[in-house]
Amino acid sequence: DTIRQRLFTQISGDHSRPPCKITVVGVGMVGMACSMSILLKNLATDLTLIDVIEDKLSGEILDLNHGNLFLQNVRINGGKDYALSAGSKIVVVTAGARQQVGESRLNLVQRNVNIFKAIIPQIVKHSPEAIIVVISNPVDLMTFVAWKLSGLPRHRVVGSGTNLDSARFRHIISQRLKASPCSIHGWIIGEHGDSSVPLWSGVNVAGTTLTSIEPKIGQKDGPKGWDKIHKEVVDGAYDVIKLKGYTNWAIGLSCADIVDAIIGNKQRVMPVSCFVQGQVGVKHDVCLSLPCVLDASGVCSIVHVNLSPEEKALLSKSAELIDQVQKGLKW
Ligand code: 6V0
Repeated sequence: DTIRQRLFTQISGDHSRPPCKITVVGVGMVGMACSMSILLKNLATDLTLIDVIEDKLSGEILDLNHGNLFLQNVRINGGKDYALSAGSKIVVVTAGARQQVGESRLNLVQRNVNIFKAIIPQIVKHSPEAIIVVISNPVDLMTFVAWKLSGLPRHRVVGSGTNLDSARFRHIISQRLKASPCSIHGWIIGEHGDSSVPLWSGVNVAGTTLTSIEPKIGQKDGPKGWDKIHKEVVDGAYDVIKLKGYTNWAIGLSCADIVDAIIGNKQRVMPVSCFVQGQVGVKHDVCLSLPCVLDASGVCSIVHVNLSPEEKALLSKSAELIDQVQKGLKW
C-alpha cells in the first residue's frame, strides 16, 4: 500500500515469529467460548481458528476481528488448512460431535475418534512443539486417542478433564456455605462424566475439612442435601443441554484457565486428564483426571493424592469404565 509506504519507514522484516500463537480447532459453541475466553484473558498474540465449515469459520473470524479494537491487537485468522496453525504453542481441540439431550458423552466416542484421525496428525505436522489441549468429548478417551495419534510425550497432551466438574462442585458448595468458590477447596477426579469421583475427604475451607465437622458429609447416610451434590455436578451438563441445547461458557472459561497455567508457566495444580496408568492404584491403560501441576511443559507432574479406601475403589471403577469403552474403539 503506497499510503503505508509514505507513512512509515520500514526497518525490519514483516514476518517476525509470533510470540504466542494459539490455535483452536472447531468453531462450534465450545470452540468460540474457548476462543473468547482466551482472548479476554490476553493469552495469545495470534489466534488461529480451524474448522471444516468454511462460511461459519470466515464469519467467526470476521466478527472477532471487528472487535479487535477492544482486544490487544491480536492477529486473528484461520481457515481449513492446518499450515495456518504452524508454530502454535498450544492447540485446543474442540472439534466433534456433541451430546444430544439425555445422551452420554461415551456415546460420542467413535464419531470423534474418526474426526481426530484427520485432525491430530495435521496439528503435530505443523506445530511439532505444541501442547495439545483436548476438549472434545468423551474427553478422557479423546485425550488418550490424541496422545496415541500424536506420538507426543504424554506431558504434552492434556484433557480439560474434571477441571469443569470441580468448578461445578465448588460452585454448588460455595452457594451453600456463602463463600467464594475460590475459597472452597474441593476436587473431582476420574472420568469427566458419569463415573467421576468427588473427594469429600479433602473438601476444606481454609484448611478445615468439612469431614472434620460432619464425618459423613457427601455420603448417603450423611447430612441431608449434601449427598445430592455429586449427582448435581454429574447432572449439570445434562441440565444445561436440556435447557439450551449445549454447554459452552463454563467449559470456555475452564479451558482458558488451563491455557493460562501452561502459557504463563504457572505451576498451578489443576484436575486435568492425562495418561495416569500406575498412579494411585489405576491399573488400566487410560487417561483420566488427577490433580496435576501445569507449567510450560504441559503436565509437569501428577500429585500423589491421598484417597480414602472408598474413593480409591470409585477411581478404579471409573478407570475400568473408560478402559472398557477404549477397548471397543476402532482406530
Ligand atoms: P458444535 O457446536 O457442533 O461444534 C463442533 C464443531 O466441530 C463444528 O463447527 C464442526 O464443523 C467442527 N468439526 C467437525 N469435524 C471437524 C473436523 N474434522 N475438523 C475441524 N472441525 C470439525 O459442538 P460444541 O462446540 O457444542 O461441542 C464440541 C465438543 O466439545 C463436543 O464433543 C462436546 O461434547 C465437547 N464438550 C466438552 C466439554 C468438556 O468439559 N470437555 C464441555 C462441553 C462440550
